[in-house]
Amino acid sequence: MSKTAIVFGITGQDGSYLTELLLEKDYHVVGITRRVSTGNTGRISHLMDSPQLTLVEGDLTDYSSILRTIEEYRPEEVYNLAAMSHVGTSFDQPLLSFDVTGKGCLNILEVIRDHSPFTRFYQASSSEMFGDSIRGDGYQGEDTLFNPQSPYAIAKVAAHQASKLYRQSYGIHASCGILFNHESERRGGRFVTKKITKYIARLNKHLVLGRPIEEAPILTLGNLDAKRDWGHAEDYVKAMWLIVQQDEPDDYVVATGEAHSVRDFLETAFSKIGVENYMDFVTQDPKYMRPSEVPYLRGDYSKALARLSWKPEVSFDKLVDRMVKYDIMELGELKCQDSI
Ligand code: NAP
Ligand code: G4F
Repeated sequence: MSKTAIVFGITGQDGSYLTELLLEKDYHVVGITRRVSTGNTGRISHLMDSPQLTLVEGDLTDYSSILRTIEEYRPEEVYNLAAMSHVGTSFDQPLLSFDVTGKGCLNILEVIRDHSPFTRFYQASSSEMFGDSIRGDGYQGEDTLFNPQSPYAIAKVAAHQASKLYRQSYGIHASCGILFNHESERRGGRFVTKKITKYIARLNKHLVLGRPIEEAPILTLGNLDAKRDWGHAEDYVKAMWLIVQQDEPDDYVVATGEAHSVRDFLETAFSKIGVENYMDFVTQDPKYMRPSEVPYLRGDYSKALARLSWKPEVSFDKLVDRMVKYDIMELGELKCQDSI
């Protein structure tokens, strides 16, 4: 008998990759989608014909729709990937961020506690929860202190601690993946990596068409010195599934163990179209700076390696390469330059 999994956040980057993985494993996947005035199912359009996929309209802030869906489908597993996931936006919309990203998780936990205690639960926790906290050896691990630096991170800490509390107090199989930044061809356009690779595609087109360099588009960014531990989302959803399959629920850091600055990302991405002097095309605007920044994230994934046999497969260079190539192809029928 195939298992049933409910995926909150199925229309997002991770939701789409996780659904591919679960369908490959013969799950019945029930995806929760928000009713919006324009389409939000682009990332899962290639999966829509699967008889194993059911989409149900709902919202993480609406307890009643969560209750009805869990009661109807009696899932073996629930993955909570839904969130207002943009850190910068959370400074402008802190209350919404808390309602969705923090309290939304509690809505699911309460339904599981009262109506479906056998259901296993996965919470999408975040390295943002560490804020500016770093271990002596330069990594963040499962035991590193949380010191959140944004409304988003505060909400994620609340959801993380609630998941832990429901595990310890009510015996619910609730686990958290503390995932460091992960990107992909499907990354949302307002995150810095995708913003850069989409720009590279525009610049590449400009150069391939032989237009004057002085008329090249400019890329406007915020803080270039922050360092992130960037992996590929396809690798990270495998860790999510493995976490839920463990006999005992627990929390795991999922990362690559490498830190790169936004400048490193820029340099690597520009090099893919043969441009060395990338700062000629980049400007900074305070509107993209955050009131409080997380300066450095680098995860120690040794627990995931030891207990789940999980390790990242896609290197930093390969990640950038895949994103740049995809965006160049997306932009038009133009061929990539030879250097790509
Ligand atoms: P994403 O692409 O922004 O996807 C977020 C998903 O949440 C979308 O499906 C979105 O639906 C849904 N959503 C937002 N508000 C909702 C609501 N009120 N009710 C129901 N669904 C709602 O994010 P992602 O990169 O896939 O990340 C997945 C999860 O992992 C998020 O919780 C994120 O905070 C967390 N995380 C991400 C990273 C990372 O680097 N990607 C790292 C650590 C943790 P719409 O499509 O309708 O907007
Ligand atoms: O791409 P970002 O917006 O990702 P951020 O803030 O690290 O958050 C992502 O990763 C978290 C895990 O650590 C997730 F929990 C969260 O949901 C999300 O997926 O920004 C990365 C860095 C930041 O330091 C930011 O200040 O890039 C810097 N940055 C510089 N210019 C910019 C820009 N970020 C954005 N979004 N846009 C810019 O123009």
